[in-house]
Amino acid sequence: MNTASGYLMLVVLLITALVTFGWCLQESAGSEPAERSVGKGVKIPVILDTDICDDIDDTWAVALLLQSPEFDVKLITTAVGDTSAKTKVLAKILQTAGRTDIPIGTGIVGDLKKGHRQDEWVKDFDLSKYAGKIYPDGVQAIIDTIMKSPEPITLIAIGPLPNVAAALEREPNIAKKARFVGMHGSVRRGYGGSPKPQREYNVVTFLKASQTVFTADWVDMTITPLDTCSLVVLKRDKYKKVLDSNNPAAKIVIDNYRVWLKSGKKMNEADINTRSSTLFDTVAVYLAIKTDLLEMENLGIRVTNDGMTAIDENARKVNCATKWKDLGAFEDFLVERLTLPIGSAGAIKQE
Ligand SMILES: [Ca+2]
Repeated sequence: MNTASGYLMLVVLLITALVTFGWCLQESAGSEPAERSVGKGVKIPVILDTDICDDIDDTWAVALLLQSPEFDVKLITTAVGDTSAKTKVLAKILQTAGRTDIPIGTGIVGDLKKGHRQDEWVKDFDLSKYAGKIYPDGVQAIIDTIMKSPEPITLIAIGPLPNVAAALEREPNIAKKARFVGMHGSVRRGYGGSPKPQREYNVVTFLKASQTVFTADWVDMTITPLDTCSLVVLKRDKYKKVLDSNNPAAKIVIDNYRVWLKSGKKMNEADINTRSSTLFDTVAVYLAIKTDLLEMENLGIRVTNDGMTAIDENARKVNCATKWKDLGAFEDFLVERLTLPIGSAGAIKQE
């Protein structure tokens, strides 16, 4: 080897080393912690608190949760109204999905007269024969799951917050050991993209609980307000893929959507063939994995006494998904997850 070619080789080696080093730096700086941990095979430990059986989007969100290989689901708790009746629906979902390994916690009992709209789906389901664990005190189950975890738990809340507020009041230390991700509030836009913020159902129906949760000392706090979550509706071909899928997750969703449409007043039953309702809660489940498809703003958010979520620079900082970067890509993500072939990574097992 002459001096010139030796020098050339040295330069090539040096460039290769620099490029590799730079790439490594970029990898470690650019990845979200959750995504990085998934890459190592470590899952994100999560609790879901859901007011399932009121609006139907919670059922879609539960299906998305079960279909997402990024999660290690530690607990699902039922919130608002007849929480025991809701536990029955959740138990049938987990049994159908082959996921009775996930414990259920029954949340604080509310108004029992209200009933719910997915009763028909569980009319032949015998809860006494259910194989999974059911904690009668869901609030304590939330506390115990967070306090016993060696790493921070991600608490995804997709309904009003009586359970989470009660858990904070009973054991304030849970906040320092948990990340909060919620479908809550309205920052600059209201329902369906309307041009002014509005009182959002999950915040305003249990206002004091919302104020407790929005001032707690969480590791961090992320929300999808109406600005983004109220724009998600599957239509035409995207909806048809879920409707026609044989995947248990898709069937759970569609079977429940059918009984939900039938049992509601002023519902258009023909929607079952063409479109979903607004799928608010699915966005919170996505945000517990990653934020790529949304514009995130770190804003001080104060829950006002009249139930608004106002921007206030002196209030607790919250990561708010205020705009979509690519709503179509999120819809595709949702459809893909719910129709994943049985047996593929993360797909729920067949009964
Ligand atoms: Ca909900």
